Amino acid sequence: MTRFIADSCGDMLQIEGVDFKAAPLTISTDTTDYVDDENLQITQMLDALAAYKGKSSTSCPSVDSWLKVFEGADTIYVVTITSTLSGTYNSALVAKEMYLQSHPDAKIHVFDTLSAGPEIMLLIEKLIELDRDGKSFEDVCTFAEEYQKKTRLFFALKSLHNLAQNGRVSKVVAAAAGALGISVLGTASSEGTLEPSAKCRGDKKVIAKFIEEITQAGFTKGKVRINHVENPKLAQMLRNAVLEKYPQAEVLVYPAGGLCSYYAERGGIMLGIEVI
Ligand code: X90
Repeated sequence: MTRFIADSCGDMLQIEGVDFKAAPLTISTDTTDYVDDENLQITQMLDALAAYKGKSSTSCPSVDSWLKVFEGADTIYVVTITSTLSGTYNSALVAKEMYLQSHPDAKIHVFDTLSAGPEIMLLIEKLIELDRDGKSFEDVCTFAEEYQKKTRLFFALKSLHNLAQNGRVSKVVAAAAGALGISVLGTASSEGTLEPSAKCRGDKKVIAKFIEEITQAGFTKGKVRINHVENPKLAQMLRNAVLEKYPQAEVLVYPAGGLCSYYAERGGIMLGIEVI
């Protein structure tokens, strides 16, 4: 049986008609663990964190939680958040070796997306599509690796507090987003790190900058995936702007899951594109 698996940074808990499972990351304060699964109330978590004075942090899925989502499958595609910013990819690799010991005939490939959120989503969708086309495990892996080279991630964040608190961006970069109404835009670098590109004041400028960046990246048509942290208005504005300039784009908008909501923070928005 073939299964598609992602960690919860992919923003996806289930996919209709597909054997898909997510392995949760966890967001923690000194008093509470927020497991990023179907039971997580994201608005409640964001409210509680906003009121919380202490430090918060995150942790990757344990090897056990990976093994749990592997169980019962023999052809497994696993997609993870960038290994440069998280131990998730590594814990998935450890789980893979353990699973293969008890299931020696299983086939497992773990993809390091070098990215987050909507770019993870694009790879999951591509894997499902390649498998539906009837490709072998080896071919699915080869084509998916090629596809990874053609996808990009851009984002606009209103606060980088949680990223800085956890050492994922420098305090200097984070300070830029401190001022009211300022968004920090950026991209996932080819090494899978967060690379700031611009500071913008106001949503209109943010949208214009996004369009400029995807144009520079060579986008003309194809899939666009947008997640947002309680900011449907900005997500729709971005969707409309993309479609106006690129009518052949296929744009989907959805709310961010728990892990992306924690790091992209309220108002944040992330955009994945394929350059085909
Ligand atoms: O293992 C862990 O504890 C998880 C750490 C995750 C750290 C980064 C999450 C980023 C989520 C923020 C904006 C996009 C950055 C993309 C850079 C590749 C989303």
